[in-house]
Amino acid sequence: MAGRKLLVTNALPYVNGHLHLGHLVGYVQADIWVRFERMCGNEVGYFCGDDTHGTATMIRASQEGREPEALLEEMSVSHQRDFADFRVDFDHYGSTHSESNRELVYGVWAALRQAGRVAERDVTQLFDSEAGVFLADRFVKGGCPKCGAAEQYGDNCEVCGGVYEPHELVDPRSTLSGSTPELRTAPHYFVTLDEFHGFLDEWTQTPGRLQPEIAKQLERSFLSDRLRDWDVSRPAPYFGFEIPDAPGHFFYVWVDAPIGYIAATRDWCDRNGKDLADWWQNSEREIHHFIGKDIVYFHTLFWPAMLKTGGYELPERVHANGFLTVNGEKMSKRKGTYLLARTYLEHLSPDYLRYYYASKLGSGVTDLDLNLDEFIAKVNSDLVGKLVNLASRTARFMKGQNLCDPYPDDGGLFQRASAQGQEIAAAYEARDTNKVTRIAMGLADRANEYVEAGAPWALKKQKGKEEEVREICSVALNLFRQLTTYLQPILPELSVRANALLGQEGSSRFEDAQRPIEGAPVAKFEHLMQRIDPERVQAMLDGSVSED
Ligand code: B3M
Ligand code: ZN
Repeated sequence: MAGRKLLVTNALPYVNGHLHLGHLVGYVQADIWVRFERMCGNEVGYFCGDDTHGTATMIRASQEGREPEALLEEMSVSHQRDFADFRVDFDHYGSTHSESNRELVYGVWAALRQAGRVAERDVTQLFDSEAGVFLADRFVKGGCPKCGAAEQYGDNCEVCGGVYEPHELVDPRSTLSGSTPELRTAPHYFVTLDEFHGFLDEWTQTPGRLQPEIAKQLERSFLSDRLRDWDVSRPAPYFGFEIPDAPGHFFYVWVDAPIGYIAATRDWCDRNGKDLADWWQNSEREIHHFIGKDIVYFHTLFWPAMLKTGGYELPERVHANGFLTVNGEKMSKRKGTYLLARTYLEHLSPDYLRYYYASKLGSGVTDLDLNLDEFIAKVNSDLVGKLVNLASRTARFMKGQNLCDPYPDDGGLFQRASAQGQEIAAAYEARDTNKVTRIAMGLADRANEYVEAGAPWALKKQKGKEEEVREICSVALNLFRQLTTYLQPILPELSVRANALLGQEGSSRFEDAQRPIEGAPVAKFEHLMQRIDPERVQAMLDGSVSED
């Protein structure tokens, strides 16, 4: 359906690390969806930015002997470069550490206060008096109070799975200074979430809002009970926004992080003469969040409560993706499978990974395995062997000629493939790109059978068959271009190049797959895509961070 107004966001990556291939799953997925919606004539704003605040940023900057701002600047450049090179094309890439975000956060806070949704209570936490900071759970280690295992983090035990409070650890140690932390009490501010219980029951359980497995999981876990108050403040020192009416206290990073979605939109609006209200306070616009499955409850409990209180529109949909494994296991620095986005790009084309991820992703929340042998086989067989092959073995027979006009009889091939446009569109809409690629490869098989049967390379050698060769090649090239149009959200560059080959400028609209191109001059064939040489994959692995 054309004419929809959409606002799409991806989770904001933390500033304290470079992007790796696990991050890319959700970004590639959302970018594909955005490109598809645009191809259909829908208006889309696509926003992201860096998530900057918290203890981790503060500590890392101080360890590196620089101001947090310098770290932020460097990482923002790095993240944006990685996204651009993977063709993840945001309209604006912001930062939660911006004046626009500060103002928006203050606005939401004032609304929460005014609505009577804020409570104050003392909280006792471990404090590192050498480093002078309160210790978040992952900055404390000690013996598990349940099973006794050594070297466990402050919130749960990796050995027995036990969950506990950091001060329950046996012989706790600060991972910052190595000293024994002491207990300190400080006032904290809380959002009284249970007052939103009824609203959240309804909002999360509205069909289509969340993936069914997520809605069910929320219903069975958090929503089955009283909702616990949410601790939204941290005492100084903390890198973040100071709470305006509580000096010495800062907003917890998860308060200002999602508000960063609005801030990024606002910065873009300011630069482009647009009205923020049209984006976040317009009931005709659909807001879509793409996130990882580990941050579902921030986006489905706290976030809607903040938006509702702050006077913003609520998301139409929150879409969670699963985690990435490499060769069936968690990415591991020790095993050399901790693959940074940049390392990948130094060795391989982003199109390969976009296609592979697309071929693996459906609308569910399941994890995705990057099996490197399968990756090589799939790219080489689908993209090079089936898709690009259609053009590479026919375009050269068309040098200096025009495509047939009218489009020749192809036994109904083009027509049948255009009839599948709706099914492909529905699959994209549902983020079922696995289905998209399956349909596309089925069509590519039919097209290749047609070329095989016609064997233009053999006909070419016979006298008087020139017109027949031109017909077969006109069909093959049109079928090729129809497929690159269908796959354009996944492989945007290839689509532009396929268009150029057939004398068309720029990228396709989705409906361009409905009509063959007639009469246009065929350009000189340039290599469109190379096979993956397994040595490139090995080189990427060799070049990856490894630790013993
Ligand atoms: N930075 C964590 C993550 O990337 C967090 C997301 C914030 S989204 C508002 O998973
Ligand atoms: Zn344990």
